[in-house]
Amino acid sequence: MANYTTTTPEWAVQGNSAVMSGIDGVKDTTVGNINPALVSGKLKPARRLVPTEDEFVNGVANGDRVMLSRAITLIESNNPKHFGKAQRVLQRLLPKTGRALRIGITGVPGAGKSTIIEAFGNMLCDEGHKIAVLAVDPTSSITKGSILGDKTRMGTLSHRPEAFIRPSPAGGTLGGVARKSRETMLMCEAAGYDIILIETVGVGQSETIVRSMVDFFMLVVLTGAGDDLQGIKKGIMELADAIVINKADGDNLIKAKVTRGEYERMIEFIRPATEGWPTHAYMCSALEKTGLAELWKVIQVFREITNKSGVFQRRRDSQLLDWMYSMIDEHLHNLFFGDAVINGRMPEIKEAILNGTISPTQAVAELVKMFDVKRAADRQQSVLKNEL
Ligand SMILES: Nc1nc2c(ncn2[C@@H]2O[C@H](COP(=O)(O)OP(=O)(O)OP(=O)(O)O)[C@@H](O)[C@H]2O)c(=O)[nH]1
Ligand SMILES: [Mg+2]
Repeated sequence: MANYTTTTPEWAVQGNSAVMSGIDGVKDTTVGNINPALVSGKLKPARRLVPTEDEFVNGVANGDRVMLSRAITLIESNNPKHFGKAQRVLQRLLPKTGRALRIGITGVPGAGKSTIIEAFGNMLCDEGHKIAVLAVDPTSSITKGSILGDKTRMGTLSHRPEAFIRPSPAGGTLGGVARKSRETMLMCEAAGYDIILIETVGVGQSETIVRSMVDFFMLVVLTGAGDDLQGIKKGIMELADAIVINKADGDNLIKAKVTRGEYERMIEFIRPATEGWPTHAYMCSALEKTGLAELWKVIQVFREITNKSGVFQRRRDSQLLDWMYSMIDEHLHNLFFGDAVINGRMPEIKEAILNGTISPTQAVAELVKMFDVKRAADRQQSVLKNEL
C-alpha cells in the first residue's frame, strides 16, 4: 500500500482541518486504486471531448445549457486557438442574436441588486420569459469573489430551467472583460434567452461598460437623506433610465418615500440618459416583492416609446460601432506598449522629455516612427503561445 501523508492547507483553520496529499508516482502499481492497464500504458486515459464548431453552433442554437456554458468558456479563454474558434461560432450564431431586451443593474455593494434580480427574474420566468443573468465585475477577475454569493443569493432563480446564471468573466490579454461580457450576452441571446439582466457594482469602469451593452439601465439606491445622496456620483445618475430605491419596506418605507422625492428633485438638473425618456425614481422591496411589477411596466413602456421613436435601434447601432472603436483602441494600445523596441527606447525618451530636450509631441512622433505593427503583432502571438 502507498503511504498517505496528511497536510494542512494554508487557508485551513489552524489545527482544525486536514486533507490528504496527492498520490506520488502513478507508475507505482502497488497503489490499489489505479487501473494497472493505465499504468502499463495499454489503456489511454479518457479525453474530454471538445465539441466541434458545428456542435457548438447547433447546441447553443437549440438552447442546450451545457453547450452554452462551454461556448462561453471558449469565449472567455485566453488561448489564441480558442479565440479563433469562439469567433467562428459566434459569427455563425449572430443572426440569432439581438432580439432580447438587455437590462443593466448597478448600485453600491449591498444595495440589493442580486436580490432584485432574483425576485424580478422569478417574476419574469413566471410570465413565460427566459432569463439570462450575467455579472460584470472587473474587480473579481482574480478571486471571482461574487460568484458564490450570487449563486446563493439567487437560490430559486438558479434552479429554474428558464433561467441561466453566469458569473463575471476574468479579464486577460485578448480583449478583457468588456469583449467577453458582450460576446457572452450574444451567446445567451442565440440560445433563446429573451431578457438579459446584467449586474454590476457601481465602482470604477464597470457601469460604463454595462451601460454600453444594454438598452435599459437602472441604478439601485438605498434610502437615506443628505449625505448619502451626495455620495452618489452625478455621472452614474446620468447613465440611468430609472433610479430604484430598494428596501422600501418595514420602518424604511417612509424614509424611502422621502428619498424618492429627493432623487426626483435632483433628476431635474440632470440630462436624461435616453433621448425622449424622462428618468424617474421608483421604490421597490426585493424582499417583499413589491414595486417589481410596476418596474417591469416602466421598462415595457420604455421599450415601446424608444422603439417608436427609433432611439432604441439607434442606441444599439452606436453601441456596436463604439464597441469596434474601443477594441481598436485597446488592441493598438496593447501592441504599442507590448513592443520591445518601444519599451527599449522609452526610458531614454522619458528622460529627454523631463530634461526639456524634446517635447512630448516630438517624442510621440519619434516613437510612432519606430513602431512596426507587424513586428509587434508577431511578438504578441509568440508571447501568448509561450504562456500557454
Ligand atoms: N429589507 C430588505 N433587505 C433587502 C432587500 N433587498 C436586499 N436586501 C438585503 O440586502 C443585503 C444585500 O443584498 P444583495 O442583493 O446581495 O445586494 P447587492 O447589491 O447584490 O450586493 P453586491 O453584489 O455585494 O454588490 C442582503 O442581506 C439582502 O437580504 C429589500 O428589499 N429589503
Ligand atoms: Mg450582488
